[in-house]
Amino acid sequence: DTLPVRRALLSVSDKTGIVPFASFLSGLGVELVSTGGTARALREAGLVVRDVAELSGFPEILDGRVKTLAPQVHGGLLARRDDPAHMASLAAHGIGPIDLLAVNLYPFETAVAEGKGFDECVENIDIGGPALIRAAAKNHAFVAVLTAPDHLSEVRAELAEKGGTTLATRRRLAAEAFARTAAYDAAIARWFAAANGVLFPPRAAFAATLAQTLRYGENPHQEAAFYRTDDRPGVATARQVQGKELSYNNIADTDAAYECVAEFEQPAIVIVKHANPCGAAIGSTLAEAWDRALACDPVSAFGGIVAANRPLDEAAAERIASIFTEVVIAPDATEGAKAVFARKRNLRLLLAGGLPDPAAPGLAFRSVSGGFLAQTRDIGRCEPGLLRVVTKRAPTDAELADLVFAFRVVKHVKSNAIVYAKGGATVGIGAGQMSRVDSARIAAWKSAEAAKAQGLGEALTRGSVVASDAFFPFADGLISAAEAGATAVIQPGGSVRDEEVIKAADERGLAMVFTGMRHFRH
Ligand code: 93A
Repeated sequence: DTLPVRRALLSVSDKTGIVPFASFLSGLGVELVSTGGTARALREAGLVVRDVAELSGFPEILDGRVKTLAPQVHGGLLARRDDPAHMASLAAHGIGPIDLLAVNLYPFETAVAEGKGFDECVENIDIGGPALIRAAAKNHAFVAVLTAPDHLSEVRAELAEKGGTTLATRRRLAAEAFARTAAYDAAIARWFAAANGVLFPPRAAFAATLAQTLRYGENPHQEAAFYRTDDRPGVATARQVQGKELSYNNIADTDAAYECVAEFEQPAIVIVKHANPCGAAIGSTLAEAWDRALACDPVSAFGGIVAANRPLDEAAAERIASIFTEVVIAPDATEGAKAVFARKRNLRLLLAGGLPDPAAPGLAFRSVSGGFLAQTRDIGRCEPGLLRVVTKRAPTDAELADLVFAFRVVKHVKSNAIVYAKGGATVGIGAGQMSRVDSARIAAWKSAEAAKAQGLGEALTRGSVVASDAFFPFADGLISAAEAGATAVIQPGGSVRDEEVIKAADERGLAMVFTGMRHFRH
């Protein structure tokens, strides 16, 4: 799969590095073909170049708007070398194959960034360049496509070492090529819409398609839309069976709930309010899990979003429908469960067909002024085998199960996050505080309030375990958890004061494990 280069087409706006690259190719005996400005630059450097016009038998016209848009060029790029009919076709029309394409596009983005006028920006929309790039990328089995300056040195090194381009390299270059033309077109689309006052909603944003325009955004004075990026099961693929139209906040919260509930193997329920779980539990049935999830914080659960990790049955539906709930999402529901929900006309029931895969790689975005941040999804998952016991006392089996459960939940709670859990149910959740100790105290306080409201004698946190999404920087957070009645702790570890925190745990007879992995979520 290493293919020699016999003929190369070079057509670049930014001529950086093109002369040394072309002279290297020339030294290997590669025939060089080029467009107007590029050919001139190469000739000035003393290289022998053929004009595309000579190849196509047609001059560049319309001030260069039509240079390479010719069958002689695209035939040479698109022909499959292993298809005799393709090769016969080239021969019949006197077309020679092109094995390497180096193109960088008219500097449209620069023109916009420099505040050039409308007409000048339009003139900088490259038509022939993207067509060349996409043709070569499509035919990557035989053609190498170079779209960035560092590709020149990379391919040069490979040619020097192997005498040709490898399939692996051609594929990687093709991936970059498609990404380049996609980004280029996205930039044009964004600018053109803005320049013509068409701001919202764009039909396509990045590589996403418009799924739904929303009535409004996080607040009524904001516009909003929902975009789909792929077909993975989740809130984006869910079918709405009944209820009012989903709002922006509904979708965000439903996603938070569904992603969290998908972490568990046993029947599980997660209730979310304002992007944070206010109750999560596993149980032998969904109905049992719902009762236990609700007990964590029944006040907050009112008007919440409920997610289940298996098809809803009638018993679970009865329990869920017993309080006011905004949205319910599950992979599926029995006819009986649907009938129960049908009595609650406003309740939005979403059936997603499957669960989000917590281990699936993907990207997560967040907007900042003038741009956005991208990162890979947090697919780190707490497994018993990955834990390191750091205290004198090791957790009991029951504690260990709760520690793993609590750490899987804490990953879905906004930082600073503290989660108390007992018997596979959360019993206290502290979210989104600026100090970790405050999250620990809030979780314990909320738990005490929930116990009081349910007429229970003691705080739910008595005999619980506690999870922290990041290390305890001081012993105070752990001490507060111990005072709330926690008997075991799970946290990433890695603080300079770990020794102090471990000592505080040992002094109170707590068992503590380190995960070595943090789960910040902001
Ligand atoms: O005006 S175009 O859209 N029409 C074309 O047929 C065409 N072919 C190549 N732009 C076209 N190009 C672009 O010209 C390339 O993408 C490159 O950016 C530029 C190189 O032109 P020159 O070699 O004349 O400097």
